[in-house]
Amino acid sequence: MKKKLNLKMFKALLAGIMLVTVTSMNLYAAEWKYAMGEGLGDPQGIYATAFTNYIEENSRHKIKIYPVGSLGEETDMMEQTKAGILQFLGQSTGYMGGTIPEMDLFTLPYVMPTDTRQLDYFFKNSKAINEMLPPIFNKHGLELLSIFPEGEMAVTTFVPFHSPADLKGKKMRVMPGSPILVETYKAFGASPVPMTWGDLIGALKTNMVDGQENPTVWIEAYDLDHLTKVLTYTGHGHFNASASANKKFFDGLGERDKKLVRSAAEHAHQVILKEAEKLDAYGLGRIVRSNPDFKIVTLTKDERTPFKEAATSVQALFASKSASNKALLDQMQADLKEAEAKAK
Ligand code: 6CS
Repeated sequence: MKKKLNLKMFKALLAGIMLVTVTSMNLYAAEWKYAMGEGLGDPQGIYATAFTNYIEENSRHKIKIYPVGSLGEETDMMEQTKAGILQFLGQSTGYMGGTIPEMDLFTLPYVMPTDTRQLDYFFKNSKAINEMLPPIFNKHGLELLSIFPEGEMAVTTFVPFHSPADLKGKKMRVMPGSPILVETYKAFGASPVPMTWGDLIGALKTNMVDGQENPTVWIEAYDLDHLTKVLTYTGHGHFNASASANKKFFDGLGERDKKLVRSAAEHAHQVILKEAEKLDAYGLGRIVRSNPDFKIVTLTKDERTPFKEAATSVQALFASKSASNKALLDQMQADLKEAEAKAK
């Protein structure tokens, strides 16, 4: 009799422990840190906010977002994420090529289209992004979540240019983490100056540089159209951003939280891709309305030809750096061909 009582009590105790464990797992609430290279109202902020809202609406976890400048420069954030100080990182691809060489794929001149429907299809379906990059990020201690576009690269200068000869000797600021951006502007005839965003405004005001490139929505949001005189569309590139997590942190999550993070990234990716379709038009519209004297130039097909010819040596240089770079570029070009054929 006594033995039966003990067994009954043991089973009740075990059931109680299991119930508490299961409940506590669902009630487990963490606070995660998410740093990014832009402000809350910018494309990376739109992604981070959508990601955070999804996490907080579907769990008890909280995310604190750190916009650029709150934890230092964009250049510092990758190391802080790899060290596990941050759980999530929003980073412009132009800052990543120095650490993850393959990421210069997204700064290559005259590879990505400017058509927003093709870009939308590409970023949703690309094998280069969805299958080839994740293991490369893992090697660098990161878990890739998303890559998305922020708009066509537009070049702002103090004087108009229509050819590489016009750019000869011009000091052109480029983002500081991309060897390919340096090679691109050398090939375009200019003298590239790698520089963080934090130093660019002062450099433009003191004529330390003769121009810079950024997407139109950023140019408008941060008044670069009031710090330069001409905006030129060359069609040579696109500004892209990534979102990733610290790999050790991500691997340490339970299956439920791993699925939660992946679903939040998918949701945020859809939100920003929808937004990205209108960012260029939005930025240009505001510039034209608020700064009517600012000159807007679109290079003609013939004017683009020497820039495109110069770009082929930069593409070849990227592919020659490693078998991984070449495989990625080949796959990206196949992905872009599919996007051109299938984008509606
Ligand atoms: O030019 C830059 O460095 C900045 N441009 C954009 C569009 N996002 C953040 C980046 O730091």
